[in-house]
Amino acid sequence: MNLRPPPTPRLPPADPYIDGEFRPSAAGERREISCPATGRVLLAVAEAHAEDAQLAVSAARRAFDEGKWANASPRARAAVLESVATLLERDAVRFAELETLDTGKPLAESRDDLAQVADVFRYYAALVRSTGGEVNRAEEGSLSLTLLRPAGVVSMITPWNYPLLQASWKVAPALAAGCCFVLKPSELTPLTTMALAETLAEAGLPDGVANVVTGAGSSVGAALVSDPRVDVVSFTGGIETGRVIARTAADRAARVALELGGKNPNLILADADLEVAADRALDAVFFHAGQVCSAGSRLLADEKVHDELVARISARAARIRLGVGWDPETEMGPLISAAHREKVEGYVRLALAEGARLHLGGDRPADPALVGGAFLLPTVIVDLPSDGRVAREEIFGPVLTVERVRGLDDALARANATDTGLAAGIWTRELRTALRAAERLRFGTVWWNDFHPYFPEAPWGGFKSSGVGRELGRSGLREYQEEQHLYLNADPSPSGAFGGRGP
Ligand code: TXE
Repeated sequence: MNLRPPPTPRLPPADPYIDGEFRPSAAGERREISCPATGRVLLAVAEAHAEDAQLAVSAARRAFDEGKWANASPRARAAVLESVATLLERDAVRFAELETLDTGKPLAESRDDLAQVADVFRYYAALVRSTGGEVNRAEEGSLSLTLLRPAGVVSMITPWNYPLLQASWKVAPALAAGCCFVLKPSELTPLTTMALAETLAEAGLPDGVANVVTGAGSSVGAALVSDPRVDVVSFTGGIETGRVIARTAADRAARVALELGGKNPNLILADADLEVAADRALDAVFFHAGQVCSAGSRLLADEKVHDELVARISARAARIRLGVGWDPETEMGPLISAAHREKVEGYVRLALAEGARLHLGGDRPADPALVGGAFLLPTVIVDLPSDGRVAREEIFGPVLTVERVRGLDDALARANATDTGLAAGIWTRELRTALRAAERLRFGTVWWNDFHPYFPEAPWGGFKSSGVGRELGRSGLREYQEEQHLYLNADPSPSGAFGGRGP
């Protein structure tokens, strides 16, 4: 196969966006950002450090304390969010092409991401206009109000699998709430986040409200988490990093919101519609080459339908077309980096060492046109023991592991036997069975006869080690708000409680 030439969208600025301008980082270092499908360098982006992060926090703190944005009416803030959505839609092709070049995902997926990002801005624009606090009548002649104030300055740290989408789940509600922020994209995929900074500026945000600083987690990221001027830390990424961040934030009792991925079981019971269940099992695990926090990478198949399911899934998986994301024929792109591919391959070896059998894939593609990218063939592993590491740990690649289960109780027990609890799917024709299962599944999202759908209106987040707090929905806005109780006494009178009795 010959590779098609890549698209050439206008590249974003390569310098941090601080206090309303793109300005060089203090040390002037650069990091080359390359396309995971070809290895080609896309842009040399500023490799900022802690001092740049601190400068950005200073700008956000000043902007917040000045109150121009924090005290703007919800209607005024909503108008800016609406403009952001409109500008994103105007530039949809550019954003999608940048995301595909940077992450390797097929253009159709990047276009979907962009549409959802615009929708998230519109959703929070509408929500903040209609979400007030509470009013209680306390004493006679008084009112007790519960108001929702912006939580302050937010540090946002995002991963590489959905760079723009993950940023929007934080930026849109934080801005709607009236917060100011510093956002650090993954050092692997900063392009669309830098382009978003341009869009936010064009939409008319006051200087200092939105700041973006590129650089490593260990320098810029760590500085953003430990800075005492930051009120909220919102992080999406790996569990180990999330734990480090939560510990650091706990030292100064800062609020944290953590989305940490998981090990998501897909339970297919004996009475399921096997044709649809097998088809959706492919979506569940191979979407974005499995680099999805809610990937359904762990198939728990009832023994009565196990063999038929494995046969159906493998036949289709063997035909998945790998390629560069800008080729319309491509169904699956590469992994994010060569290092990540090695990690995924390590899990394939570990599964076999634990006693599982390789049913499909496991190798890199032979096509010489793909050697420049971090590609891995769609892989199906069967007979995975439920008590090993692979059944519990996130692989984050195009690898489906299959365990054989005996009926609902067995499936539920195995599904819950992990430390994480982000999302689970259950396939059965019986709603009764699905409802009973959902009561027992310890997961933040449960899909019945489906896998993956989510909406801005519904909360997204995990039980157990999968995270703290929720993104999207009303809860996603509350992550960036503080409740303030305001007591108004219209009829003050002396209490006479102290020293008022004698002459
Ligand atoms: O994530 P990291 P990595 C999972 C997936 C993957 C694993 C590791 O299983 O294999 O995590 O991926 C920043 N202080 N997910 O190593 O390191 C970093 O710069 C502050 C699931 O790429 O967690 C980046 O911006 N920040 C996940 C962000 O954290 C720090 C999506 C995420 O990187 C930091 C991605 C520090 N000390 C991976 N160290 C999901 N939930 O969807 C790193 N960072």
